[in-house]
Amino acid sequence: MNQNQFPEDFCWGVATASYQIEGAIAEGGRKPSVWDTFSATPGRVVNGDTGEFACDHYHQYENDVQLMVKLGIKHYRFSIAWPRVIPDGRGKVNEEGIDFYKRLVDCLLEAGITPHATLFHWDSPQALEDLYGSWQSRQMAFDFADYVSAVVSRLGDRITHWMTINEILCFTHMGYGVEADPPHAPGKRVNTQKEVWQTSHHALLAHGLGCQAIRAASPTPCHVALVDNFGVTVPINESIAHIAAAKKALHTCFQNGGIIFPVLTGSYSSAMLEELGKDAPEIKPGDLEIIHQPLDALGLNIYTGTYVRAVDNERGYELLDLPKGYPRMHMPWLNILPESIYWGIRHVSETLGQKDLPVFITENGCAAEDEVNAKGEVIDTDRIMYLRQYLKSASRAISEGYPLKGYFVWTLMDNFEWAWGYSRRFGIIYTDYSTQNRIPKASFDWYAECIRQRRVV
Ligand code: PNW
Repeated sequence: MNQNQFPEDFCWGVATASYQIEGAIAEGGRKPSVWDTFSATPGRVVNGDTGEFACDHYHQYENDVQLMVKLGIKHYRFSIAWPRVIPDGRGKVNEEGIDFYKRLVDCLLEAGITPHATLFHWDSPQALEDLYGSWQSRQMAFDFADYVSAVVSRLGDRITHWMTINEILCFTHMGYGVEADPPHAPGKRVNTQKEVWQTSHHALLAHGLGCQAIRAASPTPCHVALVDNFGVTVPINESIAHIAAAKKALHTCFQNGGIIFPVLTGSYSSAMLEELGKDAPEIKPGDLEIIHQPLDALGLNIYTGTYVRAVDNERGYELLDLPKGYPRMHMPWLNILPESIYWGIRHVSETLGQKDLPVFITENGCAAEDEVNAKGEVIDTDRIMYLRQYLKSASRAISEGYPLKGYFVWTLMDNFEWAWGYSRRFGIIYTDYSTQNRIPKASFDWYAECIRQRRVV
């Protein structure tokens, strides 16, 4: 295949998440999520922003699907809001909530777009936070599985691509962790690291039970994946020694050993357990078998990575701090490391031993300081620069034979960027929050052209 060319069956897409775009937080029987409570608490979200209106996607979904058609994507990743479907978190199903997703999915299917649904993208029902501290309790995993059954049995005739949970490390460690800055909902600082790891262990269990629930409830053969924000280690250069160092570092870097390892290999990495020591979570007999479910694909959210080099110390590697002035996009953590996509995919195949597991880049994108010019346009050449480099890196993985099947840009339109509220714009469409007008940015046209030519343009 020519350089930067993509195969015919490559899945081009964009991604969003329910709380970040839907708004309509008290409509159709929905009850609060932890993000409603958190964002309504002064001082938690920049400018006191909340998801109350967000992009009003709940009402404007038809228009948004038309924009996807213009873009030329054939795949759309979105998430389903648990508190819309089961407002109290457990018990009665709210059919009106289901109906919204039926309308959305039917609209997508009519437009020739395959829906990829994430069952949990951080909007836990507040009721379960009040009842038992949500992810602090093992019960959360079982209630999640019941919610999954309720969704899949009702929508499984229309949706065949399911993702259980988005970025386990993020919402647990930033929601309960003592070091999170800024924190995420519910913004609870638990007392020990062990308790933080217990929340992510419960989320892993929820993933495993969720996989089983999807397969049991789906009326048709379906496709099940996890979405991980795997910490990618990138060799400082591709010498044999530095590559070996990057592989070794993967076991603990960004705490991969406590999230992606148990999912794919059936055990926390020994390096991670050693590092955690007394902070390791309590793992009940049978948990790891549940967590280690067969997957049809792995979703990777890749924005950045960590450079590694081989050194002569006990571990044989060193994670490198970036020099002052290293280029980054409009987030404190968004360092530009385009090779992280290539290495993320290669590590799944080689380092984690999942040679044939299909990989989807379920999120890649960046925030930029977008401005509407006098002609009413947004010319985000910085975002194009970022995306172009990462997409080239993705195509390198394909050209070397790694099983990358699809790529989803984060995100369709500017939206509620969690603790940063509306102050950070990640969209390839500009959202004017006062009018809800959508303005496709220059990056939208760039991406449309890549899709048309199946090539990085
Ligand atoms: C992801 N980090 O979160 C989420 O899946 C999206 O909902 C979010 O809008 C997007 O990335 C942009 O932030 C991340 O600190 C949060 O490295 C934090 C990090 C990475 C991804």
